[in-house]
Amino acid sequence: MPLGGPGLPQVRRLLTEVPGPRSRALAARRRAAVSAAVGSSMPFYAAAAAGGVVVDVDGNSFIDLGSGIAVTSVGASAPRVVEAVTEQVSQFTHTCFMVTPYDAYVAVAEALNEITPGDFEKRTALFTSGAEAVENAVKIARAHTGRTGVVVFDHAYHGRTNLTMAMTAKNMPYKEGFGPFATDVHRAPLSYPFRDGVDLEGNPIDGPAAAARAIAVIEKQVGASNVACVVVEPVQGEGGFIVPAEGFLPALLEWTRAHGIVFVADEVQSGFARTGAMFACEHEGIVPDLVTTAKGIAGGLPLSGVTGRAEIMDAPVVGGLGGTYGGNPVACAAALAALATVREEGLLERATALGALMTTRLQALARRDPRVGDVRGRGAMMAVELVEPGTHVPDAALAARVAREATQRGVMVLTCGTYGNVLRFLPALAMPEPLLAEAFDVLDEVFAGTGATA
Ligand code: PLZ
Repeated sequence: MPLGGPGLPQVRRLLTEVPGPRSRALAARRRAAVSAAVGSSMPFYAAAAAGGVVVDVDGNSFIDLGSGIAVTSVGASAPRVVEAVTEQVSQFTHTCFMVTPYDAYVAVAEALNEITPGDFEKRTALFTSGAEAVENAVKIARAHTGRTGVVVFDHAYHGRTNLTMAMTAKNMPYKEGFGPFATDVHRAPLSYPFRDGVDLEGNPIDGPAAAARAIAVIEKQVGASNVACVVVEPVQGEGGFIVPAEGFLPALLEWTRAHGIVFVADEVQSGFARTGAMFACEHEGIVPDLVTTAKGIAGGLPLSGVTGRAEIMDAPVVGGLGGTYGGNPVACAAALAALATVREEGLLERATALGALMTTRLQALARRDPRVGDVRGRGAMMAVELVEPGTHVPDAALAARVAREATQRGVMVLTCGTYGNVLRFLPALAMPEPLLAEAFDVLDEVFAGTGATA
């Protein structure tokens, strides 16, 4: 009998120490077989996952606050996804859309055209990974504008391929030793409310001021007429769940419009209901020219997309976009089922409700514990930035320690941030509220037991 599926109890349960004996045996085999350059956050090996829990090979059941890095938003092995995938696998697994097209690809394109912001004519192209979607957005913007410059931001994460490594801000571990990188990629300062402070006149650097600062850098160092696209995460993911100050994104968008620059929202991590809106740009009423999607859109199957204005999407030469697996039929079937799950289970509202619960819990923690410097996020994409009390000095060791100790107690928490000092919370949107509350009880215990306030 398989362990997983809808019957898998949504509980936290520890039967062995973590990692248990079976995970330790697998770790030994892994060391001899898997490149040491591939890391894993968790020390245990998965046997099953459903809803908001992961069960390991020793039978321990963990509350999952990471969702495989914002992927299983509809829940791990969501029933509609499992059913649609099973059905599609029995029909055909692959034909290659570039060889023999099929309807699920067209249906996913129609769905993405409908759910992304903007009520103009749109087109979509499908790929496999988030990095591929970002690369293709750049290709499309270049073909459309006839320009080559790409503008990205401090703390950005866009992937690990050669072009997207150039676009990603953080060197270690993503870029170390992997250069040379693609050229004509330029970095501008982001709006980072917790760290922005004041300008030389003592005025707070709010959203519009941060946008003006970024635009000045681009105009001085690149020149607007050389820029094909500006690529920005509406809520930064790996960079630390940074929510730009209100007004930053609208001012940036307005500037791109004035200069014929393609505005690309990288919604790979923030998109698909995660923040309580289908896309995070909706919180500020932003309508990007192109949106990149991946992760949550297919309930755990590898699928990504670029969606946007028809005249931009149709600019590359015929045959210029594609790939063997892009828009794989099994992944497309999963995406249609994931979207049905979001709609039929009211997951946008669930994301908002889980976000409210997490915000309350994290703000209470911040009031008790001065090492919590900032609580931020949108919807079910929340984070805390940990610092030395009373300062902005990042405390990455504390973040690592809290994540490790939470794991020992049956709660999976991921870290992120340029300084490695951010704990991020991305539960499945279907997670039962009592289970989420239990995870935060555990976190409270861990914080109370680690250092300064203990
Ligand atoms: N754009 C905004 O968050 C992937 C990567 C983790 P891929 N983030 C998790 C890691 O260490 O590799 C991401 C993202 C944003 C693009 C990507 C890239 O998506 O599917 O990992 O290629």
